[in-house]
Amino acid sequence: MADNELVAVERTGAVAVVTIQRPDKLNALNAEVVAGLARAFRELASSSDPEPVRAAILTGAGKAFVAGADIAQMAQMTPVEAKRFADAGHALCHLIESSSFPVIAAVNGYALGGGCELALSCDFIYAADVAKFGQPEVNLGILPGFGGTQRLMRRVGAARARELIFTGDMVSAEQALAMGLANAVFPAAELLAKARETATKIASKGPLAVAASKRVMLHGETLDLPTACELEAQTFAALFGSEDQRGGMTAFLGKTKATFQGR
Ligand code: DAK
Repeated sequence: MADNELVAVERTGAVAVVTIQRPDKLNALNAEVVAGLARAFRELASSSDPEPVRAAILTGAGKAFVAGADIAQMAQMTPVEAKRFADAGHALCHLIESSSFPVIAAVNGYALGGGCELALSCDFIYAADVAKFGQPEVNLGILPGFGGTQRLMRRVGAARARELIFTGDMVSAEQALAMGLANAVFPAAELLAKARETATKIASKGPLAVAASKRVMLHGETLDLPTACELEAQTFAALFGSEDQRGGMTAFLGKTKATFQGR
């Protein structure tokens, strides 16, 4: 199946919903799905778009978000193919993580292995009450290969990440919420509407400010505090050269609502 049939993109104004469409295999990530997702996010980031995307939602069709990397495809891989697959997975996660617009993972069902890692590369996770999270790679004799050992640890803390990765156990949406893996849990039927509501709110804010905040938080995570605060200060100062900063502050002082142009 062509990668553009495996990944659907729907736009409503500045909000995009990216849906993985391989429900018969619980949206397992094969090379084609990974390529389709990379293409979708690259196109959404394209600066030639007359109405740029300001927030996106990533979700899955059917009863799974993503039940992991495609085990049938991985089982046949040579080391060279496995490296190519891992590189493509890392590149995809980095593309999402470093995109200029926030991406919300709307986890509608299973988010296992590479699926949990994909959700972790999004800015935050909203989960359906039926969702299940886990890193079951140890059951297959491998380790998380799309950055899970690192991003899960940063999100939920080292001890919880170790427990999940060493046992391969699944946790419920409520448990994911309690450990800070998910930001919120909603009834399954309301998940997408809730994610859209938040994405629409984000899209109404100053896009340069949102993008700069995302960039500073991402880079700051790997820096010592004084260096990270210096990065914040420089980025803060740079925003004072934008029309959005002038418009936003003028609107506040004039008691009107700001409309941001992203300039
Ligand atoms: N891969 C391929 N097919 C999968 C799949 C997967 N991960 N998960 C499910 N499917 C397929 C099933 O084979 C089945 O196909 P048919 O038999 O109908 O053709 C169909 O989806 C429906 O699944 P089930 O019949 O099993 O559905 P159930 O509701 O009974 O069970 C389940 C749902 C999620 C509990 C079960 O499907 C399951 O345990 N799935 C596997 C979960 C898993 O182990 N996921 C982690 C995969 S490992 C790396 C790159 C990446 C990674 C590692 C290294 N490098 C290259 C370094 C990441 C690794 C992983 O993600």
